[in-house]
Amino acid sequence: MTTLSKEQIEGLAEHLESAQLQCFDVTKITDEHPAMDFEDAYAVQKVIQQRKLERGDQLIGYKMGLTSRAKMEQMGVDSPVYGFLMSSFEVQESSAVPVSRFIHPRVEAEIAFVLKDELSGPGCTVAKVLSATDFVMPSIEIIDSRYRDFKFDLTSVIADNASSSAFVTGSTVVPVAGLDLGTVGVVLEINGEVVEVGAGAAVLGHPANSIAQLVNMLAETGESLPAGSLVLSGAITAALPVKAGDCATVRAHGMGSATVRFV
Ligand code: 0L1
Ligand code: MG
Repeated sequence: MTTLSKEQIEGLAEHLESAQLQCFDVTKITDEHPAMDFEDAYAVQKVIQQRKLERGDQLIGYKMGLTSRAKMEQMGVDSPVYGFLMSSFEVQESSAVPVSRFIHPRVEAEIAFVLKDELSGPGCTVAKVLSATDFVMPSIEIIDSRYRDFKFDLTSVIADNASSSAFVTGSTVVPVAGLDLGTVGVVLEINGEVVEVGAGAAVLGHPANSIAQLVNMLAETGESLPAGSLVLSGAITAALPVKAGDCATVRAHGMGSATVRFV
């Protein structure tokens, strides 16, 4: 049940999207709206998405966030969150992205899924996700909370599109058949130095489980994942801050790599 009026939801969406577009930080919105709930927060997120669609941007998929046990425990929650991805968030592999586009960017190593079939819930499973997947790619998510010093609660971060900002995918597309995405090893390098290592199972036991949970969460509002959707399944490593001059690379065993430079 939402607690905020339509006007309040639209006002908060404008507030958070302005912070994103003009690169300024804000305090968490629950300071002013302590009673707001997850439904209000996803309603704010949806209005941000609609504002972007109205300006001609395209919805290309979703991202899952807070998908590791460690991050969920840190936030005191037992379920992940999702955000949407627009085509304007995509950064070409091996290209340079200006840090002036962000407030305080951090990079995470992830596995991206691209679907060949629609997925709808409830009742979506790992097997259904794997059979609907066209291919997977290593990816780098660049998160950029609009909240000062990344200080927020779960409700505030959902409204802020789960800190979505930009992402890069590798240029090699790999079919899932023959890959064990739970045990696949992933390395995050910054400036050629290995700074984080992990395995796919860091993401809710298996990255495809994260996609299944997304589909089941979307079903609660009558939405599904159309064929062609791109989904970032969640961080395999910790999120690390980056600055101008840094180069981040994610390598995933048998899947190639994704690289981005910050200028
Ligand atoms: O992609 C993520 O796991 C981040 C979700 C939002 C929380 C954060 O900004 O750290
Ligand atoms: Mg992420």
